[in-house]
Amino acid sequence: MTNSAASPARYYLTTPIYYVNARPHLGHAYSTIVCDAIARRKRALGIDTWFLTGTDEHGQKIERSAELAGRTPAEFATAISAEFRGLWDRLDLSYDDFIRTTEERHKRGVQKLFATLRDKGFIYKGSYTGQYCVSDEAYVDGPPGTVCPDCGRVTETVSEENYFFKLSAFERKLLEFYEANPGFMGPESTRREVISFVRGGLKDLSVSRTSFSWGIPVPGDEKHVIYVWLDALANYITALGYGSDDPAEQARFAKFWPADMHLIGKEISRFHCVYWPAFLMAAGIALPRSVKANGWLLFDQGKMSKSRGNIVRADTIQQVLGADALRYFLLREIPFGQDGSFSFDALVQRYNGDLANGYGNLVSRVVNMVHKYFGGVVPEIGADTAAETALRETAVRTIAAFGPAFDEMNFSEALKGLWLLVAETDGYLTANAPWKKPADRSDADHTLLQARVLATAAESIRIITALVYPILPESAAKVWRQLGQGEIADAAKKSFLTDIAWGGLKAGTQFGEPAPLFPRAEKDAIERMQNIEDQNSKTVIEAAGGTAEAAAKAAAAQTAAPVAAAVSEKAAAPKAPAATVAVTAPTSVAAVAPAAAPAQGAPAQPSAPPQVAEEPQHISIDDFVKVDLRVAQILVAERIPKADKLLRLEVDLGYEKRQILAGIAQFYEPEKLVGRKIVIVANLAPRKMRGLESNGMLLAASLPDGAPVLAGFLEEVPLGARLK
Ligand code: ME8
Repeated sequence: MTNSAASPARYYLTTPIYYVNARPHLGHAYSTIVCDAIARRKRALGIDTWFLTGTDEHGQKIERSAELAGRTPAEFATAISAEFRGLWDRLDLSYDDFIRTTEERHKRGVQKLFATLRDKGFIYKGSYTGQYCVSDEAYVDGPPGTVCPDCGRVTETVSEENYFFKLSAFERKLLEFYEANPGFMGPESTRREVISFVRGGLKDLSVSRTSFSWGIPVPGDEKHVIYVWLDALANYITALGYGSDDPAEQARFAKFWPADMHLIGKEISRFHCVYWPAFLMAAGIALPRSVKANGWLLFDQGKMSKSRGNIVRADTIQQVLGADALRYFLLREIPFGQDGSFSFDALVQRYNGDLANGYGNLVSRVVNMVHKYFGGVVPEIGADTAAETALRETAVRTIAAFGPAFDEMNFSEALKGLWLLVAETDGYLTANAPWKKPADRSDADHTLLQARVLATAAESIRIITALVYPILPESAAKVWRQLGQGEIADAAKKSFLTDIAWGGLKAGTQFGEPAPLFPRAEKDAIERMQNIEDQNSKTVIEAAGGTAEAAAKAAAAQTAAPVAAAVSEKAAAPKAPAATVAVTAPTSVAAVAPAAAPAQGAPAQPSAPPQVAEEPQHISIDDFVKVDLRVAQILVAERIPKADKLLRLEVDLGYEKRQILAGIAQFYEPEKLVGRKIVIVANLAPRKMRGLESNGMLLAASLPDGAPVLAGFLEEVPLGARLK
């Protein structure tokens, strides 16, 4: 079975539908913004586009969150779903439909899908006793007490009569499908992971539950509710009209299905690349053309998530720097598919460097000079000199490179290339200095130069603005007006990106009024954003009644909007007491973090408060399992020039190789380390030092004089084995 060739005339893309157990944070915004940028570009290319997003509202996790908040699941889901939708509207995200899985149209479609699978003989009744992770709504192999391999929480034992889906029948078919459609899953790491999961063998999947009721009933056997992932995945077809009797909806389904792309976070690739295609194959429905996984946005050393409490909200950034600043940062800073760290420092640096001082300043210089020297009317450009030819050639190359890079989801590369044109235009302007008339140049010659230079620079800005429109829609709209081009949204409706070419800015065009684009962020911008976030965490504590327990309960319930207007998830991790004393045991197992200071320009890592030492600090097993300790082997060890404490290591984890920088250069000869098996903290957020990225940390005992002794094993251990 292959998925049919992409049709250029229409494009259907989807975000994951988000759980309504807590308010949206930057991680959710990231996936939705990526889809929005793609949807805007497709539409501006004249492609009939359908962009779907929504909320995932059923299941045990939502039922429990609602209960803790003292609300019915329906009330709770409605309130949080409105939070998501409200945020997407404030960010002006151009979704065409927002589906809620509690809607009737969805319920009807899910029941039809379930009935179809059962009628075709792919669903049978059995009983399941095993482990279930409520947080991920996923079945997990292993004995009671097993830890969920995805989120690290301890699973619960469920023993129920269930309906099962014959997933095992699809092992070979899926592998054949992946082989025939190499572009189906991306990035490569996701593809490899999914294929190895399927090769490992597929067991039949329980697709109903009886121990709670917050879900869509199994048609004809209402004590069962349909497994929340079967329910959720079906949103991609029910939102289009699958299961509807309405001819208009049926026509929409026929037009837009199969989806061109499901954009997801990498942690849910198994559901999208294994279960979903298997359900569709079984039901005889065409398969989506691609599933693309974004990496994780990390904050404070870990994946930004509501359960960790390390979140930042998109509203905060929008209020201080604007939505375009956030969009630019996310797409420019993080190569799509990789994990990327968020920090306010890095955000402000990008904003000031690329937007305020870069593009914004360029536009303001040129628009103001056209007003000053030509009354706001674009002058005749005159004959090119070598400088104009060079700039034009760069622009032509940029146009040719931007589209393919963007369409391959290399947003960061596309923007990097575009900003070279920003810089070259800026340099061209400075080199030709139309504001300065040398004494030996006649007035007439000077006016000719001003006309040539300003019309050329303005044309370059027009090209830059058109290309960047899907990423900076609000700012591009402002610039478009200033360039006298009217409303960019109208231009997009007329497919203006299909024929964007040098020479479109006509002499005689009346410019609009200059208007500020990206006012420089002053020193207090970071503080202001942090204050807004802190204010939000305080509100949780107040809303919860002022006590730590109440705050923790509110945070655990992640009640956000339904309970109080301004509650955030940040209080999930109550802060450590303020007065603390640090004590280091004479000999302890320590993680060997790189000793060098972060490289210049690298985001500062917030320093952890000193730990309380009077009483032993107990952590739960849940906390411990968050640390992913793995066996690795050192393949390469070498000194780093001018860094006398650091060694650069390449280590093999069996399932991947990575680079780690370790502050052990004064204690270990690099040559002696090669081949040695060590223990690493594998899920530490990447850090950049001396221009190199470190992905993990070695474990070592710390001797009284501070010398590290690397942890190792007496018996043979396979690479990648987890320590637990
Ligand atoms: O998984 N970095 O919902 P969810 C990057 N309801 N992306 C992130 C992120 C982060 N730190 N945190 C969240 C579910 N996301 C299911 C999906 S689909 C049929 C059902 C984004 O609320 C990313 O896209 O946990 C991730 O997959 C999604 O939000 C998970 O949202």
